[in-house]
Amino acid sequence: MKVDRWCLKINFSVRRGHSLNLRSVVVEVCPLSLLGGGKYIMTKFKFSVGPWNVHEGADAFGPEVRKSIAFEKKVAKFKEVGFDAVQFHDDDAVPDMNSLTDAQIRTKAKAVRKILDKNGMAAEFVAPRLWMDPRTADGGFTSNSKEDREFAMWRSYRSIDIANELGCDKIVLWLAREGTLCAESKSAVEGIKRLIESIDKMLEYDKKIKILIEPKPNEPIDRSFCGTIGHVMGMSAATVDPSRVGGLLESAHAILAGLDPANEISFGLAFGKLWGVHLNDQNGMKYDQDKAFGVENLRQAFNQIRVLVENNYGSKGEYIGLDVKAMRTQKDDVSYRHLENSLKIAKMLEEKAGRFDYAYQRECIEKRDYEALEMYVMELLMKG
Ligand SMILES: [Mn+2]
Repeated sequence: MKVDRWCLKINFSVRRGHSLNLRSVVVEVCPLSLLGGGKYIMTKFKFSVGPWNVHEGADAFGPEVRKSIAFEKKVAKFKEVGFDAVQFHDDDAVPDMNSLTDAQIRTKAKAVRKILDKNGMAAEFVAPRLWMDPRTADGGFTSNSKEDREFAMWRSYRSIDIANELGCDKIVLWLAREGTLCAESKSAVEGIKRLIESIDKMLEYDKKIKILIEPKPNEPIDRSFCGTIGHVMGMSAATVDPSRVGGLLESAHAILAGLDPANEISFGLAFGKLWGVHLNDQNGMKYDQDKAFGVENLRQAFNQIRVLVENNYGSKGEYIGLDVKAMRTQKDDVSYRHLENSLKIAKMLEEKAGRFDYAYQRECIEKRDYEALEMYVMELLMKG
């Protein structure tokens, strides 16, 4: 076996309140290529994942095909696979929250914090799930019904409460149904204003919380009010505190808008407002696929990682979220494979980005020989 790179694995654990015992430190040297799941490949990033990323496999055309896995088991497995933080919908953290009081919701969230602590995991964000309830059939913040809009605000305030209990300061708004199924059913102008007003109320409710809008052009809605990261930056500027309103870019959502995810990421970075990403992949403009990161368009995936590396993403505590779904054909015992693969691909691409020859890039740019630059990138990706 030819080994061109070696990796140092250092394993140790320290119980809370105890000091590090050197006898418990295990140091191993092994070839990088032998490390499974990407767990031990060096990275400067922290990675996050949501409990929905390991799921039962139901889709719009068929029922569940895998057994449910308890939340606590998922968290332990996420840690084992190599993740650092968990992302939450409000009711991932507090199931059946609609039937609980505000105080009960806080108490339940505290118990979730204990599970995270026990497993050495952080919470990255909480996102109000405003697309499942009958009261959000016409959208939440932009519903034509005043009662529905009030319900959306109640869920948003409770999401902030839950975030506080989980020790995170980020709320993500995936505006799933904020738009129209029937184009004439809502005023888009009023819709955008209602979204901004709703965000203002959240900013007023908690003076420390940050709001991250996750744009998507369509699905489940036909015409979204906030389709791209450019929309997000515009909305941010119109709120009462733009410094606390930024974006979370999902690769598949950018592709569904016909845009390049690396450029969408770059747009957010240029404004200093890219505070989260959902890296995944997508085969063209069809239903939202949430494929494993990089499996569809490796060069596009490389460029997403490259711009994150070049712009020091993560230096303010931002995570790389991997929002990927297992294929429906996957069996129970291999239902985390898509996460392991995505993590491994992200780290391997980070390693490639670290080897990117900027001197050669400059030379190609000076000569304006972009064909040469393009071939260099292809060889970088195709050679080991
Ligand atoms: Mn998606």
